[in-house]
Amino acid sequence: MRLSRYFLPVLKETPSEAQIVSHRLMLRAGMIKQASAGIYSWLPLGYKVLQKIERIVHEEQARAGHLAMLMPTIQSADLWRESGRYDAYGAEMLRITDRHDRDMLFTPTAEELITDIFRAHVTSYRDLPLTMYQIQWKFRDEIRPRFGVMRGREFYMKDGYNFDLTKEDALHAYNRHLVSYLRTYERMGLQAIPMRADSGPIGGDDTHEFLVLADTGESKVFYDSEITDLRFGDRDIDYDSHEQCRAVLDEFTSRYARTDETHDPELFGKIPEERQRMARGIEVGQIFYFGTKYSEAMGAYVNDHDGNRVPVHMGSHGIGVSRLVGAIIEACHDDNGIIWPEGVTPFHVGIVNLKQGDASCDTACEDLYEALAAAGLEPLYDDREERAGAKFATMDLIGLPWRITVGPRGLANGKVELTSRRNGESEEMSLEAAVARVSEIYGV
Ligand code: 5CA
Repeated sequence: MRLSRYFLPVLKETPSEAQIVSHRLMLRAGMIKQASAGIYSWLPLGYKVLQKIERIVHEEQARAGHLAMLMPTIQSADLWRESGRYDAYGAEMLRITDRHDRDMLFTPTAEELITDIFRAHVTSYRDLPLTMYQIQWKFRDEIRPRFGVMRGREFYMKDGYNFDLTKEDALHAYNRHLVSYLRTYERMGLQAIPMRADSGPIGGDDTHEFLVLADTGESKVFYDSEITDLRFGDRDIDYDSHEQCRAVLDEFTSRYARTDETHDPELFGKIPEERQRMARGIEVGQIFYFGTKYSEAMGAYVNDHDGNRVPVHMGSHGIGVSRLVGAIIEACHDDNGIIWPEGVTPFHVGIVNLKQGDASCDTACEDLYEALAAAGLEPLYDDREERAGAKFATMDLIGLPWRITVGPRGLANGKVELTSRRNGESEEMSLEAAVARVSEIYGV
């Protein structure tokens, strides 16, 4: 992409309505624009990051054997009356009446609709286990939408639902989700810690939230500092293996880590004092096991091995896809702007032409651009007639992890400069070496 042809409405001033750094940077970097309270348009740069996150979620769901699908945002109230949640959900649910006076609603989550699909088609244990998920817009009429996309009214969420014959199988699904979420967040450059939590309106006893530690997080958390040393890394887990998934769950949830609602001061007090931590976190996902709550209320039964009709065991699992954009920025920025982890960066590398209009600089930039694209990378070439300082400031603000700077002095020796956004370190090298290095970094 050439910046001269892109839509990147960066703001020089710090927007006064934004209280936290991710919100400020998303507005300043031209990623989003508020449409109304808690509802945002995603401008090209922001949308690109959202899509990167979405793709990682899809890939990791596929790896765990879960099936992608899509359900409507507008749903009939009748289904929600069956589960009893139409009234229970309260003012957070956006209720709509259609022209025939039918009660409809904008989906805040989709346990009812997926259970309706299941009961219409599945009658036997032979069709289990089954896990389906979607990535779809949700609406919750939050009292205090704030912090930009972090607490929106409209937000983009991955929601998955498992159907299993027995509690044991459903707990395997729970553990499997925990494993796949650990891998998902690490691919985005985040450490998200599973913490025992409260299930709220979704229901059930077993639930973990995944929290990214950040001072601006809305959740208060208590944990044993040793938990932050754990990394999932590149483990090769067989997602069908109960033992392997269980072992990962044990490893990542055996030390104390809880949200405010489930905090147990007595238990916490038993951790050696120097390891006790009280902090804040951003909730980027949650997994639930709620047994037969919805299947019994809505009649989702199957025949078991002996021909008995039994309600299926279920759970649901959510990832805050749009919230993650803000959470990643909270975790990865400095005074000059965003620092995208390689896994989610909107463009892989920026090209800054220090002397636009100079024949040799222009040619070198074009050559670089072509070579990077040919390698399968997406460069963003700042080809504007701007001073160098302004170009650097824009690149720093939008946070591409790598920048190649092309100027007449370096080019005289056949050299360009490759700079890391993370630590500011630069290295001079030939054009070919720069392309090779960036390709290597991204593994293409
Ligand atoms: N049905 C379950 C699992 S799919 C469910 O709805 N879980 S949830 O309520 O925990 O939401 C899942 C994730 O969506 C949360 O962990 C959070 O990251 C994100 N989320 C929830 N509310 C908002 C909001 N108002 N704005 C942005 N993201 C949100």
